[in-house]
Amino acid sequence: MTQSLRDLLDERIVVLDGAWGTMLQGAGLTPADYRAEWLEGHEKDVTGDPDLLNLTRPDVVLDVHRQYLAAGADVTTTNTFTATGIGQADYGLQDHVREMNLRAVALARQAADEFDGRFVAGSIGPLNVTLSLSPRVEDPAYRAVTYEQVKASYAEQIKALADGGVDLLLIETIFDTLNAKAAITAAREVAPDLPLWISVTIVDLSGRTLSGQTVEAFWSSIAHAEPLVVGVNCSLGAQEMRPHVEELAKIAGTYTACHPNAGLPNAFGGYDQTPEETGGMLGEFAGAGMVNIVGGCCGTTPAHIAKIAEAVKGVPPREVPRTGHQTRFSGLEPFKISADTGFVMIGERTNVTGSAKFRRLIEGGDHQAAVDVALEQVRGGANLLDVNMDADLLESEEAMTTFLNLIATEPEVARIPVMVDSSRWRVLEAGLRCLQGKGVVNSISLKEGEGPFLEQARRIRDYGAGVVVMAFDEQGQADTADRKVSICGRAYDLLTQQAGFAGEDIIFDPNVLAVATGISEHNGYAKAFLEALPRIKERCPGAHTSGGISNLSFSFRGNNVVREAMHSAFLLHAVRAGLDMGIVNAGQLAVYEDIPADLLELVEDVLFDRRED
Ligand code: HCS
Repeated sequence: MTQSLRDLLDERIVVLDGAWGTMLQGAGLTPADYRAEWLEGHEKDVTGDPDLLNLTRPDVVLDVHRQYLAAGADVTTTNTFTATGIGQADYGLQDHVREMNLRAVALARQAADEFDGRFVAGSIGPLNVTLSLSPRVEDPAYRAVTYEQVKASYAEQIKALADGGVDLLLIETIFDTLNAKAAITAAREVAPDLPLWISVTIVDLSGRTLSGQTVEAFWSSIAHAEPLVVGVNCSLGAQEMRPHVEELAKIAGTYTACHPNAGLPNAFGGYDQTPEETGGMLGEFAGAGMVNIVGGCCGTTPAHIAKIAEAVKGVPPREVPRTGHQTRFSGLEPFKISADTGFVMIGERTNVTGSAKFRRLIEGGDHQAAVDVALEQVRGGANLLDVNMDADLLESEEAMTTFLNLIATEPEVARIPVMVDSSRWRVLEAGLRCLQGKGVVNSISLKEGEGPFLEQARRIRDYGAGVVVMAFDEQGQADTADRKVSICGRAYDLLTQQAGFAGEDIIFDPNVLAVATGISEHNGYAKAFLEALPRIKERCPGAHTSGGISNLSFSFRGNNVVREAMHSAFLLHAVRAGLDMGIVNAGQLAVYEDIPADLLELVEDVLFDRRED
């Protein structure tokens, strides 16, 4: 079936059905239609629960499918938009979720089979709780649910949709990408073979989702799911949706879709756009090569679908661009790294092991001041923000979660991608569960061998993050250039061949080690790092290199003038040797040209091991 949907998508523009919620609301149903014997004595009011109708009025649901299919829909969606445990808890019907979904698929399937060769998409809607936003203004770090709860709720629904026999899963009306990421992970776990259609909602004319992401940032956040289709639906009419669909069509190397509302809501919350108007606009999108699938969302009817189908008939489908692999991280906004991106700064001050001040703030619960540290890094030019919660805090996982939830609600900080930093897997995973954007894990290594390395790598990939790999193996930290190159090469092969990583999502940190420690072997550490950089990049196509620059000058603690001069001189040479990014105190880097000549000579002698003393 999947194969034939792919074939159809290559052949022509595919038509989705229209609204379900508004269609059912307009079906003249009364409270009696939501009753059944098994609901006798049920305490909560269930009137208006659209998904309950799969059980109480299957005939009405079947009829809507038939109307849409008769109007020309190639794909019909199951009537399961709110059929998750969390969604149905509002009606006290969480124990009936599996039944609702199974029955909904059976109805959709029955109708689709009556119209030879049509497809059934399992509709998976948003929840009434969001992982990226706090419902309590006074407590921005608070979340009403956990990532695991959201994932489990979606997993239950998706399992039932898959068992019922849908052809694909439509995760739609996404207004919080983190919720959607939990749904994607659930889908990958319980229904790994079903293709995904992931559809975002741009909430208003700001061009962002409710949780603040732009379309491009959204795409970076979910591209790891390799969806069959990515699209935009709901909230806007076709006209308002146009720029977002156009943008997605340009950047997404997969099929694109759009199912808009029948215009913007009128004063009474209804929709006035006529079938001709909606059809006309979607026909224009098709003509402009922007879409592979079109359909309707709130307010659309079978008459709209008929006009849409008519308008796209014979129009060639959008050609899917070959985008190849690119390095695209994201927070609320995208951060793309390409050949002409300059040196990437990773803000280092939000680190409890590297900054006594930040640690004090976190331990003392002074959250606002801790967020201000992040803000300073962003204003100092940080492109990514490294957040380290690695001290022996009683609860580093909780500290990571609280801090990431907090900065998620601070738009100026949340704009940039986060690098979650810890030497403990639990803390890293807690961080990944807070990122709606595409972040980076800092770091994993081959220290414990290939088994644990691959397991962590696969998990990171499931969350859709990039990864920093330290040049460490079972023998310890790599200090010579040869060891650095060989460990990075081995890790690269494992990541790309066995964990599904693209080279572009891998960042190698070949260990910036302290020089001039008094131990003569250490004096060659800076040179080894610089020598390894171009060799690693040649050995590992697409991968980037990074380093914790401040480690270099550890022996010069207390002499900030020398330290800063060392960092800046080292960075200049490292960037020339191919260093793409570094963990630095953003905004505080001394400018190379400003370093006094005698100090520079001294510093470079140390870096290049040119002096006996
Ligand atoms: N498929 C759902 C989307 C609502 S935003 C419906 O009700 O039409």
